[in-house]
Amino acid sequence: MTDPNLSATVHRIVADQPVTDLHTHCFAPRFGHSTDGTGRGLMLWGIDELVTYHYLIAEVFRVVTPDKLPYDHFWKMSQTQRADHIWKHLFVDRTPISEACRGVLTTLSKLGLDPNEKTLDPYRKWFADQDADAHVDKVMQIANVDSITMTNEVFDEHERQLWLDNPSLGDDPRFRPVVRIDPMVCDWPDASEKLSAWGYQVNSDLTAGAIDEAKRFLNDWIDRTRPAYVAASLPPTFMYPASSVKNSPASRATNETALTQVVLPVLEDRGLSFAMMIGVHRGANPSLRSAADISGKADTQAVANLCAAFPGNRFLVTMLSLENQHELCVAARKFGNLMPFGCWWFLNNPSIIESMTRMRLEMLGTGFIPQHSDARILDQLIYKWDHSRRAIANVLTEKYDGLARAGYRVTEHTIRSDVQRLLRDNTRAFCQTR
Ligand code: HDL
Ligand code: ZN
Repeated sequence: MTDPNLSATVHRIVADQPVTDLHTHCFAPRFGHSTDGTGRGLMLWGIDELVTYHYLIAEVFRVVTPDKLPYDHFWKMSQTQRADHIWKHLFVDRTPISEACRGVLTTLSKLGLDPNEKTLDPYRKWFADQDADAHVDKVMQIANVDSITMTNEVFDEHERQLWLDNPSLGDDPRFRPVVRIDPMVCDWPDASEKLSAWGYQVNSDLTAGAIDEAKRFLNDWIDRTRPAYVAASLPPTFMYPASSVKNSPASRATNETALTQVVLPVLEDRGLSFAMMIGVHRGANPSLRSAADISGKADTQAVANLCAAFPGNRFLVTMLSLENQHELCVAARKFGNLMPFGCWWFLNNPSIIESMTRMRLEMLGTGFIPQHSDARILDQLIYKWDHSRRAIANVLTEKYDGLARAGYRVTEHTIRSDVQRLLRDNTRAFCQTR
């Protein structure tokens, strides 16, 4: 006989479990914030940032199409004007039913605001009264997030200078740095020019001496930031070994050298996981700027080949194409150094979170990380985790019901320990502690 209150019990336990958020684009206030008057603050928060999230920019251009509002006219608007445009067309004139729209409403409601306002002014007034640092604590408490993992783009000149100027930048205990190195493994020739300018004796074809210097660069940033892990996003065409691709261009070979002879040896030596986020095709529609990217089916064989060739490394992997998810689960069954994580970006929708979580539980038990928020604006932690927790709890309920029907005694302790593993412990096991 199954428990008629099972669903309520599971949802309560999932809601009560603090989550360690494995991947976000949030920043601690000490990186500067969007209302500090500098215009360069990296910590984004508040209603205008929420409503001009790049997911919503893409959506508003489907409603007011570029023939009616040319891209350059939109980009000439102030952020306030862009937010008002988006609010009117996606939230007032139409039902805000998409995940990115509904997320804003969930966030406003959980902050104690009425999500039915016809203009943004009441929200602007409320946020204007909030203190950025205190708001971090409030959002973390509402979202029940115990640690926010950042994305620190060490090839971004502005962020790089912040780190060079402030050695304690990464010390906010609520946040964990991550060294993000896309150029190193996606465009080594370009990365090598930057490293040379920064005083590392490297070259575009990454010969022996340059390999040691490239390692020095990565070690310098690991020492400076003390990251939870090191990460890179990769295109759908990512292959390993590159030589498996007929007449692969030279840059693919040096990208592979950077990955296999610089990054992976350094990370194994430093005991750090490598997070590979695979399947993003950057800049499909450049006029959309940060909303320009699309997804593409990648090759999970590359993941399996890397896990087999580098058993001393640990790989956190998320893939952007829905078509890659089952193969990634199969690969994870074969390699204990492979930890699938999250329902990334275009997969971060309740319908897909449920189907991916169901498949992962069926193939991996509780040995995976079901979600990361990918929050870009601090306040998004509230909706991204509320919506994900509900989806995950729905599937767990179904699975516990199945266990009960098989005669297994499902107790609160059973559920609590599983949920802690899924939302916290699996992440922490693959992240380096401070
Ligand atoms: O590369 C990434 O980490 C992606 O998550 C991109 O930042 C993307 O723009 C995003 O924010 N997705 O949610
Ligand atoms: Zn991201």
